[in-house]
Amino acid sequence: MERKWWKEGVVYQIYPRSFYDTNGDGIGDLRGIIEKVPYLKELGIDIIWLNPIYASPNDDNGYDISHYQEILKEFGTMSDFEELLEKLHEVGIKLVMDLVVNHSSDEHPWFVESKKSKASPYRDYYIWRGPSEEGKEPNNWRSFFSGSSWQLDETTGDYYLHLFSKKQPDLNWENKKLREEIYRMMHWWFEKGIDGFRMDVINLISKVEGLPSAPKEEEGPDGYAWGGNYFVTGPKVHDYIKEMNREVLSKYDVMTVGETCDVTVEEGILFTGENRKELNMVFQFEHVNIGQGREGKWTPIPWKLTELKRIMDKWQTALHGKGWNSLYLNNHDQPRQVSKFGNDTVYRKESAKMLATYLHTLEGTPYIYQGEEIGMTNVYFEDLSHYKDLEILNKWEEIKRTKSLTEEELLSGVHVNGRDNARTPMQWNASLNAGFTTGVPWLEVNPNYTTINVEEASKDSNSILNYYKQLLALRKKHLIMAYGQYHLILPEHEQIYAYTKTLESETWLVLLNFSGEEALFQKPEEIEVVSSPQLIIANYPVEQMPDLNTIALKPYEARVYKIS
Ligand code: TEU
Ligand code: CA
Repeated sequence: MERKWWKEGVVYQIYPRSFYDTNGDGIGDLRGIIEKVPYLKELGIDIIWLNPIYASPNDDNGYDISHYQEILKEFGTMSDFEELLEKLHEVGIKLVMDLVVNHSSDEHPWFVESKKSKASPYRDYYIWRGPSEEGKEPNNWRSFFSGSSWQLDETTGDYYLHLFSKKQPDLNWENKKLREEIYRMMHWWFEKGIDGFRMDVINLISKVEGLPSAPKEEEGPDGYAWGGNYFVTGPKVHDYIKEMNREVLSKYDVMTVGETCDVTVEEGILFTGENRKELNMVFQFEHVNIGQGREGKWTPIPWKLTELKRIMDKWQTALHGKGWNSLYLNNHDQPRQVSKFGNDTVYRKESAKMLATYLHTLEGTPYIYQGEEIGMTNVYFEDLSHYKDLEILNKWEEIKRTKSLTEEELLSGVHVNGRDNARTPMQWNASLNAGFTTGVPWLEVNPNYTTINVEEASKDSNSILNYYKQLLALRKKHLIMAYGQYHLILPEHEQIYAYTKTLESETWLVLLNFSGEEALFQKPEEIEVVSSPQLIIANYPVEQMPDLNTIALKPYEARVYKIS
């Protein structure tokens, strides 16, 4: 087992817009992060992943970049960035930035030039096609953000491809000159001293030749179809990433994590294999996509624990010794994990701690999304007009046309899975706007900030925050947390998720009750326990050493024992 800093470290994801505002404009900024470095250090995290901070018109909150080497003015200046990087490095925290190169903003100079004429030297930095025979979009692919993936440009009569919003034109990775521009930009950031990149939808950069339509029978009520078979982990994606590794990544001691939607575990091994010279790890989506109904995330359905076990067991087992797992249950695109996978009412504290125990005892690198460490929950705005995320707003426009969902149905889907659930401002204290801003927050603060906030959690020795600090301290002492081999037990149990972790001669037993009812753990014969097992951590007070043969686990109870 090759030890690496990015395997043993814990990553804390900061969504700058919602983290901490220091100049009262209601928008989080870099100086706000600088002020919170002591908080991050005390939490015990090792690496920060910063969502995009580059110049952008903010159509998709910074995932539409108009200049890759300038800082978004609302976030601050390049010298603020350099100060942040220095302050983080001073306290031993590394900084990983967000690389968004499947697409740029339509306000990027490259695109402004590209759309001027078919003869522009920048024309094939992007993906342009003439109208179809019927004089419509070149194919029937649906954008991730509703509607067509193509936008007509009047100047030249051609359409350009945008898998996301129309202000996010896809870059043409077939073009070597474009790839070289990207690699030059990456070198520029590495030479400034950053420690890695999270790579946005990096497995979408290679599209199938000819950009064929999906079968007509797959078109939905909106008249479009999922085109993923023609661009998810496409034909040349590994060639491009290997080239990126050769040209850039291999020259620095840096960490990379690819955001690879719909990636399979077999591809996960190809992307993260130690000797593949591609990426260190990927974000897979199978586990966060459970519980999706007829219109995906917008129509949530109940999910079963055995489904989550099957998925995570597959990834833990397949990548052991062959690659490396990222470990997350929420981020800026996902609902809050305590709401989706735990219980955000009666058992919020217990279930938040249980989920943290889960993520920090699997094999891989855990990611903490800002606010997760204090058990921040989904926000249940009473109507759709309170939401800002263009994925939600575009879907709302779509159902007004197609009537495929009522507004009430969409609202209840957004309550469960909408991205703004994760984007409400960080809750620092119980003062106005949770201490996030003295101005008007860009997105309303979750009203439960009066009881759920950092200040309250810091004073409570039994808080979720202090439990995270214990977990992170344990990780620094016990390599088994990161490297121990995972072995699932009781696979069919619908309440208890139990597994062992083994590293050399040491074995831990992890018991998690994923339900709101008591659950009886009965130790399988094959699990051998030394005469005096040691309790490592628990989220309830635990009576003195019971025999481990039978344990009645309380709702959302978590226990970790050293059993050999
Ligand atoms: O997300 C990619 C992506 O697939 C998301 O659209 C996500 O899967 C979906 O919203 C869940 O329903 C990345 C970024 O993380 C996201 O914030 C950007 O909006 C998107 O790419 C485009 O850059
Ligand atoms: Ca601000």
